[in-house]
Amino acid sequence: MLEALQGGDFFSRSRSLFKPKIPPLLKDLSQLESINSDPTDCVGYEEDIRNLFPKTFGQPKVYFARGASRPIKPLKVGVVLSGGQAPGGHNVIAGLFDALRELSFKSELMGFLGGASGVINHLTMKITEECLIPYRNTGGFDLLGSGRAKIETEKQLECSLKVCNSHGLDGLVIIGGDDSNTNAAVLAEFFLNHNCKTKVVGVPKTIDGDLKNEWIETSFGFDTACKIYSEMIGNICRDALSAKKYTHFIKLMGRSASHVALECALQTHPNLTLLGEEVAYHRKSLKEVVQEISEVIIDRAEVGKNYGVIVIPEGLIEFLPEGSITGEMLSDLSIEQDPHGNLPVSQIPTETFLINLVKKNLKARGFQGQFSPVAHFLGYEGRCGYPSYFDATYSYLLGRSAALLIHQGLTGYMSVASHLTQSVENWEVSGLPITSLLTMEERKGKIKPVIKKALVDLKGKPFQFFASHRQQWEIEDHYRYPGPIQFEGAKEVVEEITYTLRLEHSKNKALATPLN
Ligand code: FBP
Repeated sequence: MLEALQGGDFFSRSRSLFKPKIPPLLKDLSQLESINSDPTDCVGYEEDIRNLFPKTFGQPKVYFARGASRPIKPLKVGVVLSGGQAPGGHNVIAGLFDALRELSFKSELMGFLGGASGVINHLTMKITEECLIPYRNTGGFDLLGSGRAKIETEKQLECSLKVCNSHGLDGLVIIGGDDSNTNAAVLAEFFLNHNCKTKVVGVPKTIDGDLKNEWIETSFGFDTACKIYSEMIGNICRDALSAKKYTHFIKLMGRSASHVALECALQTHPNLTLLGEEVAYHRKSLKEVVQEISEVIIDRAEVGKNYGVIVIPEGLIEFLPEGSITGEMLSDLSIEQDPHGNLPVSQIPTETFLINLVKKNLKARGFQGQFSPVAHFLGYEGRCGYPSYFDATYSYLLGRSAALLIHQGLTGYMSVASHLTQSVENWEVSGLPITSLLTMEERKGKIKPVIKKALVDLKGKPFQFFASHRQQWEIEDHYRYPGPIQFEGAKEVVEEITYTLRLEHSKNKALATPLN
């Protein structure tokens, strides 16, 4: 077994050997049984969702409790990594693999290659202990690869059914974001309609942090990605403060919602952070956004500061009023929506576009000071980092509970965990019916069932905290330098969670207050 680690360096070997903590209840899986709570509803368009999902609509949320030990038959399960990479994906697979083996050492796990298209086109690999070793606690999705295909057409659904039947799969685990989990719900319903025994279970993944609600506290990957970006932003802040000559425009990944930008702002205190949701709320035009940035530059120049750091969420352009960007911005970019109807905002150079407009605006205002902008895009470098303690543990647990849901014969469920601001011993896992998260929305010109993306709540604690401090951060250089993710050392540093999670869920006042 150790041979599989020989190629890696000391750090990656030590990461592979890290054993995520498991809450006491989940240590012995053989004696766990699911307990039903109340039946669920959906987020909107109840009649439509009920009609589209007659077999899975209204299922109860389930918890696990210790019950009597009973014989367990080996399970055969398939797993898919879907959509954008997020740190922790390999650990979901490790958690799933370990749990299946603990339930029965004859259980088998197979991976579908390249995302959902691997299910449609029958591209598989057998996952063994040996092949998993170098991937435990690592970032990336490279064990299986990922993709953005959607199992949508009748033909694709039929192919998936055929593939799962041909392997006699007891379960299919789809590790993905809102769109992939919607796809899991569609597949679960389709399989039930065709008397297929494969149970479909989703796992909440995305660095964007927009797959959350009252039951899902956060998606895995958000914690690590924000920490990586914050380390880099902190370094840029310190460079700005040292050289005192550049204004850094940093575009941050995170698609539509601005959770990543908000979290990084709480961690690093840039001079200005734009949030798409706020721009939309105040119906700000592009011109007003450009003016806002210019004013911060002018105000800082007046106190002798010809430098600064400005954070821009990549989704900003989706929130600007229609007409604000077309022509000027998208003219020479051939931008197409992905199969789920999302605009590839990571491909749009919003940061350089804003720099050019700010330059023009400053000139028009007769600005005499120095303005030397530097453009950055922090995106792909945050999606495959080694998962933080939080993400490594959380994703492992989600994989473990996905195995339990399949073992209990549940389909159309998402594996979720709660009490995440507390120590791991107190974390609880449960199964959430995916239909309870659905509503109808227009995608690519058609009304479709979707999981509603969670946008930044302007009444929520993370935004409120940011709003009450940002003025101070604008002129004073109140930067924070979080530094790199720590994997060993003081517990409070290693196990630190995002401010967003703390502010939204912690009942402990001290924890719920971001540091200076
Ligand atoms: P998911 O929603 O699939 O998790 O992906 C999120 C994301 O990382 C966005 O933040 C980003 O805009 C997008 O993926 C980039 O997509 P791609 O990897 O196709 O360039």
